[in-house]
Amino acid sequence: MTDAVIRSLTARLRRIPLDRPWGADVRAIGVIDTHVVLSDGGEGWGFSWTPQIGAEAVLAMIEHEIAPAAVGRTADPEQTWPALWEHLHEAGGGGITTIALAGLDLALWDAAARRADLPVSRMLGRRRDTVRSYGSGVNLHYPLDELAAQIRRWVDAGFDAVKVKVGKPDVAEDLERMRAVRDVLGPDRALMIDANQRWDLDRATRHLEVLAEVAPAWIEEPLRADDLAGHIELSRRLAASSGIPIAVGENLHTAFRFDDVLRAGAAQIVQPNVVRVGGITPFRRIAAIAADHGAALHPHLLPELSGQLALTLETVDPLVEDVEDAGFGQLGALDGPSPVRIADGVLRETDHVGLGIRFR
Ligand code: SMN
Ligand code: MG
Repeated sequence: MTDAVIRSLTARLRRIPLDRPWGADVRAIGVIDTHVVLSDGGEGWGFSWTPQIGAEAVLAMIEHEIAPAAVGRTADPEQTWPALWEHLHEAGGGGITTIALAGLDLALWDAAARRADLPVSRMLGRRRDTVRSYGSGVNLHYPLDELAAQIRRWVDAGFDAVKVKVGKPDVAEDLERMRAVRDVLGPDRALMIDANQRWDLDRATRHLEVLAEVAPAWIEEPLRADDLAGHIELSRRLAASSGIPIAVGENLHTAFRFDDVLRAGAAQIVQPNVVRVGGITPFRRIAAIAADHGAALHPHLLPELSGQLALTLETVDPLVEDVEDAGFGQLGALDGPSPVRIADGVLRETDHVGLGIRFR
């Protein structure tokens, strides 16, 4: 791919305020933007990202462990990624290590696509010109009227699928909220629900029996992401009752875990987060695993990045998540136009080279 080697990797931490807080304690997200310089003069820009936990740890991992180990290695991300993942493994196979590695991997792919004078999607083999996008909200704390107003905004914006939070202590309250959501959506738009790991197996079973009334298109993270056995049993129970599929992945960090989940029948839909798994290199490996299992893949968040990769996916009809007012472009965090545009529930790329994601 290239004979160039990595000369330097630098990183910077910034906090980007959310116009629409994700909770009383989540008013800003952390972005660690990265820059690589190569021996042939090439450059690339990437980033790492933490909505709540660990931004300083990610920055330290990049500066103290990844940068020194990366310098002198090939600029080919597919060779450098596995070597660095092995190097960092004592600190964990996934989590802070992979989140930090994404900063290097994305910058290397950006540099490679810039060298080729192409958008990354073209370099990776674009399979479609558009992908569907769904409206999503971090809205468990919204009062009912604000929740209904949010759904109305998505319907007016042309989305035909939306995702909302569930997980109130009393399922009667979740049901009241989901009925209100379904009323605004009508019967034909898809409603996905996300419990963000709030339940245990028995609670999930009982609550989903009740929430089946609103015909959820999937239940996301019903249980702790680590609980493989619980997901297997819940999948079995749901298959025998409402048939609601389980979606997981935003808190899985390696190709091994995605393979475990799909092999065991613990979930039917996977949602890798490109940054949390370590960048484009491992994301593509996970996409290949999902395709082998015939599973649906809907990338988690980060529409400016996930949207570009979704155009290249082999899996059927990927959906890109558009959390309301939380895209980097919408937050005013980008230095230049966004590399993607979402309109009428459909995402397409705008004209750019590389990843086209540079922070102010
Ligand atoms: C989510 C996770 C992290 C940040 C924002 C939103 C959520 C989702 O679980 O799937 O949208
Ligand atoms: Mg989620």
